[in-house]
Amino acid sequence: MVLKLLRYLVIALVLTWILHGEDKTMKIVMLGHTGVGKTTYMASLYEAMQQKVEGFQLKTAKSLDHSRLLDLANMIRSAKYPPPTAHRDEYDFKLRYQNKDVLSFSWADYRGGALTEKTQSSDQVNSLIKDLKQADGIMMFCDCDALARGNLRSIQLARMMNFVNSAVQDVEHPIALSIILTKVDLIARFEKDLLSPFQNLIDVINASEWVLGAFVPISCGARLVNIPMPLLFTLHAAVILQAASTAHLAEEYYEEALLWEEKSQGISGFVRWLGNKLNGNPTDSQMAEFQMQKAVEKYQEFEVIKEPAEALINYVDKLPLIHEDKNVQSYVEELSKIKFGITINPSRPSSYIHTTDDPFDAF
Ligand SMILES: Nc1nc2c(ncn2[C@@H]2O[C@H](COP(=O)(O)OP(=O)(O)OP(=O)(O)O)[C@@H](O)[C@H]2O)c(=O)[nH]1
Ligand SMILES: [Mg+2]
Repeated sequence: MVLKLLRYLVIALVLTWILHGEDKTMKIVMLGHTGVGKTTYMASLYEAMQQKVEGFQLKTAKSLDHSRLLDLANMIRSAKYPPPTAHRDEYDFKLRYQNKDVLSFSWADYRGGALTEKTQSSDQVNSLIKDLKQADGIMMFCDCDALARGNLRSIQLARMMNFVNSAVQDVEHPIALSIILTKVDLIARFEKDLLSPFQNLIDVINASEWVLGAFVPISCGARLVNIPMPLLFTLHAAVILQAASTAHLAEEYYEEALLWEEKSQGISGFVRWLGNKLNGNPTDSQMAEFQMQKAVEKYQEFEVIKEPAEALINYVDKLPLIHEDKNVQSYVEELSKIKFGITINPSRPSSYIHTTDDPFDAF
């Protein structure tokens, strides 16, 4: 985990150089078979995160999407489930922390049908493959109940994992991959058999230097369980990356400001000042001031993102993160512990937690 995080920091420097301050929108792709609970999840999460969850909130970029998701969430609460997603829907969101925007991201909701399409030439399949290759985060949805009852045709699961495997195998940028086990309210317990179909994917994640994976059990049934976890896990890599690259940019602007200041000194500085004045160019001191201003702006941005980055590291640490030292039994044990909800900072007085063992009862 720590090594992978360090790698993020290194890549952040490279990205900084490439992007140089450009505002990059992160891309999340959500996939899973028809009826697994993707749309239900997105709507339930959106509604839950209108309130602060450990300081984090979610907003849509478009007000039309806001009302659409809240209407869906309303329907779900009155047991009217959403119709199957008819096509690929994409929403633009902003993650906020303590009332400040920290990250923009787009989130594509694929209709489950795209995974079972026979022809590789289907537009849906092609755009899914393209989206997966460019994704910064992948949310893979698996129906726990169907898995436990052996109902999920293994060929379907294998096909979905093939898509994910080939997408993450050769990536050279950080990707957070959440394996979301939906409808945990319908299963009595986690067993080894339930997780064995994921062994191949676990191996791929462990072999990759860039992919961070975790199992996330959720329920959008009568009681919401662990609802913010899949999204926050998926976004954490990007937030850490952004914090690191903002800090690096601030430092770079500061160094440049010092260089301009140095150039402005002495006799050669005076000669340069004269030349610039005659040519109508900004003077070295003005350049220094300009770079210093940019450094201060970046530093202020860093101040905004630093705290959520730290909060997210704490948060995702509670999940069964995929690691080469763990075996299927370890994941079963970890999943069993959080089946009814993850407890976060129960002692913190400002926390929204009302019960001792399940913070998400608040929703
Ligand atoms: N018990 C239970 N049922 C759930 C849960 N989440 C979703 N469901 C059920 O699963 C059904 C399908 O949910 P959707 O969200 O439409 O599934 P989807 O993955 O978006 O399906 P497509 O759009 O066809 O790809 C819903 O009608 C709900 O009955 C859950 O956490 N618990
Ligand atoms: Mg859907």
